[in-house]
Amino acid sequence: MKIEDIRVFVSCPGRNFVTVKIVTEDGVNGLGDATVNGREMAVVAYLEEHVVPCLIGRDARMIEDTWQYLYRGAYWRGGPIAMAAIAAIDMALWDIKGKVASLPLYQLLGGRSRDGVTVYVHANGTDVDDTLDKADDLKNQGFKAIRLQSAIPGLPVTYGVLGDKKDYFELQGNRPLPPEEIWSTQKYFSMIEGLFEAARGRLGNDIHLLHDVHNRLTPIESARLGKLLEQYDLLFLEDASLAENQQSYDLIRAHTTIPLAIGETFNSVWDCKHLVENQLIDYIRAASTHAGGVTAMRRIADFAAIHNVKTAPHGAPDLSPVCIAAHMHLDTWAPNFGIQEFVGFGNDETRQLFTHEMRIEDGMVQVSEAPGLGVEFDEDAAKEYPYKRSYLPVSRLEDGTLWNW
Ligand code: KDG
Ligand code: MG
Repeated sequence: MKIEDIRVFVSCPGRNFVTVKIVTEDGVNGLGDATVNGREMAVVAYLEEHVVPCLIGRDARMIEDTWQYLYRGAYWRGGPIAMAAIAAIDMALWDIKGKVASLPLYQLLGGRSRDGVTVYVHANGTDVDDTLDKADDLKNQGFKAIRLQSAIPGLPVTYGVLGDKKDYFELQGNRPLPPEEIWSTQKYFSMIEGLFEAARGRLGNDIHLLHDVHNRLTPIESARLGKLLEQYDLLFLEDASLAENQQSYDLIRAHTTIPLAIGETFNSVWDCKHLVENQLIDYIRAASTHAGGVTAMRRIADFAAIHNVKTAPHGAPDLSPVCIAAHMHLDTWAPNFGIQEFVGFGNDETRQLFTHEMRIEDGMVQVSEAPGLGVEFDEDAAKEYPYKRSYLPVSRLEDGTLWNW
């Protein structure tokens, strides 16, 4: 079963998505997601110039060997661009394997471990009351876990807060240059405990609460935050500090019992190594698109399982429905699955381009029973939504110092 053709599409149904389609000589096709928000065209060049020519004529059934060929076979390994390219090829090959076997991906991985995929959704408000109004609404819709973010008083904008925008698609919109945002740790600390105190008062204890710090704090500040929020029983604190220096988490862990989660920008199992094997985190949040595909996610999940770490894959709107489907299959299978981040299946335009049968019921996503990933991509409709350069913001401290995005 030889690979006959590999096509790379960049479409912007509100946000840019890089989609790979592999076609075999028998006419079976598979889809992969290679989107790196704000660096999309670098992945396209990596794929078209350096990956696709090497794969034409290879056996589409050799998923592991192809992964090793692209990762181990390259002298310069890793990084988000190369790993997104490998990820998309890998996802598409798993999709093909599922279609050939007439089995949904989760069945190939080992079968179902649970009734459905419990998700956490986002409540982002312009102030504490607005955040809790949104959270209340989500709770009434049946969601069992909610991530709370609130605008920080005194700062002009706070990442992730929608304000007057209807969704994350409109929020990122068309930004041909990166906007700049201001961060103040002091102002953040003046808001954050009150948000969770009010949340427990209003939402009660029968709901999981989470929070994303988005790497804005130093390790000792994260330790302080963990101690402050322990009493509000969070399911986890996400991206408290960057883990480029993974030993930072030794310090955070030494001071707080708050469950910790990180990994949405990790590119390989090596990025998880110290954190997982020393049990410095409780949830690993790697994404199929950025960590190297289904093959890599399966390896990370198994490595995490033997160290009592659960999986909680990234689910941001800059992952295409192809990646989201891969996650739902991995989550349905992984014995150590914890929770899945979920921001819906995209805006109307995205749902027109990527069709699938995933559905949400009682706070859980039910994966599609269609063979493979269970997603179809409308190539013709994609032509109506050409690529538009668009960036995430950059972040600065109040004195102008560049800070972590
Ligand atoms: O592209 C960056 C987004 O994916 C990120 O800001 C979203 O932190 C995020 C999350 O948890 O979804
Ligand atoms: Mg995050």
